[in-house]
Amino acid sequence: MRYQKKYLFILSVFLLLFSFKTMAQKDYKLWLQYDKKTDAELVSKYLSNVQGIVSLGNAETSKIASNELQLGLQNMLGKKFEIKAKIDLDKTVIIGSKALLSAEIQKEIGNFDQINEEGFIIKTIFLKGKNQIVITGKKEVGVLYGVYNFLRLIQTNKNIKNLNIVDSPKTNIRILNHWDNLDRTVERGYAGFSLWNWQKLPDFIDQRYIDYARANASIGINGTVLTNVNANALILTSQYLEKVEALANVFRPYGIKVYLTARFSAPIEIGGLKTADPKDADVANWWKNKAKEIYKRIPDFGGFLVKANSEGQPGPQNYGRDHVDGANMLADAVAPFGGVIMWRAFVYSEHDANDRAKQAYAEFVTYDGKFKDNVIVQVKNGAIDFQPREPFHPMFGAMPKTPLMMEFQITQEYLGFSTHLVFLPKLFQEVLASDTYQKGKGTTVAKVIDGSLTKTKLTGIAGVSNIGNDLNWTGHPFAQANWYGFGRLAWNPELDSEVIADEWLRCTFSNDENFIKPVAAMMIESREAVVNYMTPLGLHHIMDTGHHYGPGPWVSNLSRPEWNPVYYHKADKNGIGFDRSKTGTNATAQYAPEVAKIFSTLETCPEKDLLWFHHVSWDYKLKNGQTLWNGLALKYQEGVNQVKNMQDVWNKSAKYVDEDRFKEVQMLLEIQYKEAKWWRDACLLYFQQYSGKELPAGVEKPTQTLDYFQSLKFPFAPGN
Ligand code: BDP
Repeated sequence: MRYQKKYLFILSVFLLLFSFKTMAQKDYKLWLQYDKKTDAELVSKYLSNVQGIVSLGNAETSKIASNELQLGLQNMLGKKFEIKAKIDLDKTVIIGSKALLSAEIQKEIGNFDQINEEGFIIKTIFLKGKNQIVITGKKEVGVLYGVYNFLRLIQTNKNIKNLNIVDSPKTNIRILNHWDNLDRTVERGYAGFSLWNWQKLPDFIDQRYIDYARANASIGINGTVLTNVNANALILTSQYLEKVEALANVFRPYGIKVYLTARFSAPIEIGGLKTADPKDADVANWWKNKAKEIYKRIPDFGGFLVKANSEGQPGPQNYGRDHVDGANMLADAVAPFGGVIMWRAFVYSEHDANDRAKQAYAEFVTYDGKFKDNVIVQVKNGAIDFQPREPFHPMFGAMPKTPLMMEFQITQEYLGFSTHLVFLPKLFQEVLASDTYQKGKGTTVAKVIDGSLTKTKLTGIAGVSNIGNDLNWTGHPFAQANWYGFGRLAWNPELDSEVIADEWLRCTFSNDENFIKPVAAMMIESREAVVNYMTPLGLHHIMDTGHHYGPGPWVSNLSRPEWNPVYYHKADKNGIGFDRSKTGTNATAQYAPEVAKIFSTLETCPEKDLLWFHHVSWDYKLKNGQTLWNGLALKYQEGVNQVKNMQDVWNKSAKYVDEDRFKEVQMLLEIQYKEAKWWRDACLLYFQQYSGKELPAGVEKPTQTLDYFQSLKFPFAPGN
């Protein structure tokens, strides 16, 4: 009996560990599942094109590429593939950069000028009477990108016969911004602690660093800022730089450069200087020496990301200097080594009574053309702060002589943390496709940042990372799609989010059309759902303050006006919304006249942005004939209904998905549904005090009082 019990115990521990492991593996593997194909016909079709692998290079990057190809093909096609150095078979996949290809193959490939330094070509060629697939690029990293692209074709059941794919990234800097602190907490991070284990570095190399680099390379991300924009100068001490170097060594063969945030006051804090004035010769020298020290360790160090004179961070203005002085001083320090300064434009001042939405533009646009060549100004997608929906930032389109890079937030600070399923590429695409009219119709934000408009050489897209040390990296299994989609859009800002959703689902879960169709539609709709249940019709920044978890439209007691939600919605007896038209703050005038015209009148302003730009009476008639109050209430309800619908879709997907991920998403959607109702009820009860009107038919009655919602406190909400 005792023995039996003991065996049962051992067995259950084993089973537990086993199930834990399989779940961890599925979740952990992201979009690189390489599931074995079960359709025999499809497998034989693939095998009729791919029989072997030939890898021409032996650099570290080449090895990574050939191992990946081998792993992917073996797992998906269920056959052993050896990696050979010589072409002796028909139907091999030959991988190698241009310099390694024979003259004969090069001729077959054609013009390498079709691609840039990081681009790739995948082509089926006929060589000595045999069919071969060549994956090549000008550099090995291009080959690596080509390999991931080729594997994705098979992952997504695409044809690989007669291939001729020519592709290059449209931006140079495709970068994650980690808001990771040195104590491993992550500002606005909802997926655990920071991946970077500073205490164990440089000697202990966590496998996760390698897997992180691999995942990023697979979607073309080529840079990572390791540290928080609210920076700690210690990262620039030699004690930490040694650790940074260890990470850079891991990332390098995957084509990923390391960048750091530079705390502007570092010369004082760790340099022993009395000032950090950018015009002070000792200060400039200190940075020059610091750059030298860094580049000695990390010859391909990317450069610095700087948040200066914003939300209490030090900056040049502390010394009566401006952003140009600060950025250019740092630019001089890294220029000899090819480094870049990414200078953030996220500024608003407590001493500026002006509409917060206008401040970054007001401060920066006058600097157009004044920054050094290796400075790129990093601008958030919208003028306030990563809201569920914001009109595009007016700085895009207003600084033709300055390289501007996009900053998206992948982590869901204002979009339900990692408990809400929100497919962000839909949001990103909406911004990128917005027309700035900088040079007439069709000059979209995408064209501003990919440099095609201004011919700037320095281009980029940054994404504030949603990655932490959770088993599944991102907290929510579907938040992996936001990391994935960010990378894909950084590579090509004109990619369609529907294509991204389709690719990601196939690579992550299943190719079954019965699964893909409804679930892709659910992902696409999820963005509008969150807008509807949080901030419909152009409302914004009405989250509870500090942590930004849940609704807090009533908050009005914080010291700075623009920290209070009441500043943004301005609800009163007459109506609701922020008047940014001519009769208000005239923020619309920061856009090109064509755009300003659309936003500034009630008749032409898209209803999705209505309350962003206008203060509108509760009885205002919406296009569908509803009053504003009824329309607003119905939007909140629609958001809740959309989440219910997402649950229904997911509940029908059980048979296509492993049990663990199915259950995880199911539980998370249940939380999302609860919280969507919380948002609806809290906001409508609060606004109802001003509208004085009943809820229209079709909107569910709140089950709690406004007092109850206002009494909720979340002292330990994550990421704060
Ligand atoms: C805000 C975040 C804050 C960041 C800041 C920034 O709440 O944590 O430090 O943006 O981007 O959205 O600098």
